[in-house]
Amino acid sequence: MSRMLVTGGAGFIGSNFVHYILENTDHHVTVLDKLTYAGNRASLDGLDAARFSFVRGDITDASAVDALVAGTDIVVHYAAESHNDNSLDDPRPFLDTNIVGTYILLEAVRRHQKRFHHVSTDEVYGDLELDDPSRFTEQTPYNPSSPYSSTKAGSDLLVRAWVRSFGVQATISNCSNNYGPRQHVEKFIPRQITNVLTGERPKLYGDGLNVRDWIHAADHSAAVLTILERGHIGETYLIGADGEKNNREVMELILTALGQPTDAYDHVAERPGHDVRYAIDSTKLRTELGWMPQFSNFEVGIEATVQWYRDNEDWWQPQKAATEARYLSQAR
Ligand code: NAD
Ligand code: TDX
Repeated sequence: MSRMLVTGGAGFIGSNFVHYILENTDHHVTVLDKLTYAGNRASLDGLDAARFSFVRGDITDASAVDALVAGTDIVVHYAAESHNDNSLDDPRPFLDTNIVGTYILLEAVRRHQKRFHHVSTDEVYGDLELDDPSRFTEQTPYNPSSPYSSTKAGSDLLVRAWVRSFGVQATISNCSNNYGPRQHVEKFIPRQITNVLTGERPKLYGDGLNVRDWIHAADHSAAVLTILERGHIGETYLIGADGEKNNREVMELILTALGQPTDAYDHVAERPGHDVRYAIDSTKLRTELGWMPQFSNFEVGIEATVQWYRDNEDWWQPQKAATEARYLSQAR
């Protein structure tokens, strides 16, 4: 049994990880989360109070972070500003949380000599052409495109430097696009589902041929736990489930799951700097640490996700109008 401090545990992937840990291990979890627009305390409702606690706080607050890190065994770092479109409008919070916040955490785990796992994204590698046969590996050079992905790349490099220079006991994972329950309605899949449920037309950027490599959030959680249990200090592991699909295909699956015609959506303005394709080669994680994804049927996963949004309107409805108002100002 270990004590885990999970930053960003009220967000999409962090909350899925917390549920996964409480259901599948005997670890104790403390969540540190600022509850920005993207955090939702309700995502952690109903958890066993004997093994779970919640602290509202900011990872850039060095004294709050120091006290929490001192009282834990492991820090799992999910907290971030995570949305590319927002980073194009206002990059500053991305620098503060993703770079300065990671620095504050690294200094605390260095002082208290605690195990650290840094959760990152495949977007640090930039993008691939549609007809490129290669996929990202741990050796792919960093080449981020957006303010969001450049701050994630910066945070990864800080972790590597703190391992090398100060002996911090850290690992890094770079995962592809996640889907599943409790994802904010600003993101592609929940936005389209909740558009249909609220009578709005779904919105596809540009020609919709951009490819994302989808993985269920539960598979991501299992991969992070595997790295915590068996990963080697200083190593980076790519996490992916061979789930490449272009946005049009995903849109059509969502519309089908909702009983709509597959062309019942609008094309809207292209995202500036829009990455063309992400694709992950997760051979290292599979062969060295023995992880395998369990959610292999994307269509079934989308149907379950649609059902979750149908069943949990109270969770997402309060965020919907503000999210669409922000998109309207971006013509997207
Ligand atoms: P999210 O936006 O849903 O959640 C982020 C959480 O962090 C929120 O609860 C928010 O309140 C919290 N937070 C933000 N700033 C904070 C601060 N200064 N202090 C404390 N808490 C703060 O994001 P997500 O999609 O769940 O992503 C989680 C992590 O996984 C991020 O690091 C992201 O880069 C990474 N990631 C995401 C994906 C994806 O597909 N969404 C893929 C790969 C990696
Ligand atoms: O309304 C939309 N229409 C649309 O066509 C939205 C919101 C998005 N898109 C497109 C843009 C992307 O090609 O769908 C794709 C997915 O978009 P997002 O959900 O915004 O994800 P993406 O930009 O790919 O980044 C995600 O995966 C990597 C997460 O948001 C990041 O946090 C993660 O690092």
